[in-house]
Amino acid sequence: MFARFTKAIVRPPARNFADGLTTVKLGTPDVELALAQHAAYCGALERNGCALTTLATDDRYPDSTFVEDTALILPELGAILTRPGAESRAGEVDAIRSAIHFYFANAPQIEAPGTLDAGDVCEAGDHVFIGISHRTNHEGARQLSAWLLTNGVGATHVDIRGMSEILHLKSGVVAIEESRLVAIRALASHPAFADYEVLSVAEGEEYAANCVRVNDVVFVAAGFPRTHELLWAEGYALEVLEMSEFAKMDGGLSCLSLRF
Ligand code: CIR
Repeated sequence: MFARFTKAIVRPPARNFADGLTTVKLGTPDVELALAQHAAYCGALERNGCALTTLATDDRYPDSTFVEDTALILPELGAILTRPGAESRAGEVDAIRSAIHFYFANAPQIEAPGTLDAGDVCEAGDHVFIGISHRTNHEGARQLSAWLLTNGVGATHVDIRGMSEILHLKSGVVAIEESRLVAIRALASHPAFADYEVLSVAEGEEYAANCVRVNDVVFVAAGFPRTHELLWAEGYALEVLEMSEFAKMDGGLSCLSLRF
């Protein structure tokens, strides 16, 4: 049975959200619209059973709304604080630390020279895939794998450094069931996922691969009708959310919360 969530940690975009990192050329985000989209996202989490912990915004960190990268929570095992790979994001972990330690008192942290963005971590059933990316290095992945192994969970490393279309592993592949993934075509046939059923998003809809299963529904970005149909056809109820302003900053649906 897919994990059920009762809580989520979120952080609204800072006023200077547009000063964050991005690799895409989709224009400058409108902060007011980003705040409205974030509020709608939070509403969808609450509607689907998650009580929210909302962290204060912090202008020192324009990317800090993407809380997913700063910690990994595996609800049944515990949590680990990361060490984000982008220098400008390193300080974001300080704000998340107290929230994580409130729920998971023993949460360890990835240590230098390891770097890890939890956007590179895709939990799928009883296994975890860790992307080796331009943010997550081998040492960070090794430390996370060791922690997982002490908890009886195996991990596979997937090198995505050659895939310029995705920033993080989970930008391109997520689990919506224990053994069912949604993925971009470039990852759908990757041997690492051979034991899983993979729903491939259509060409041109790559951004929509980063959907999020929240209890009885799947959150999916607005504007990707073929992906909506793909999920409807499989019987999923959808929460279709506007994400245009976050997409401009390389962020997807999963990045905006830590769910547990
Ligand atoms: C960054 O480049 O770090 C942010 N602008 C976007 C982070 C997105 N996070 C994610 O995919 N997990």
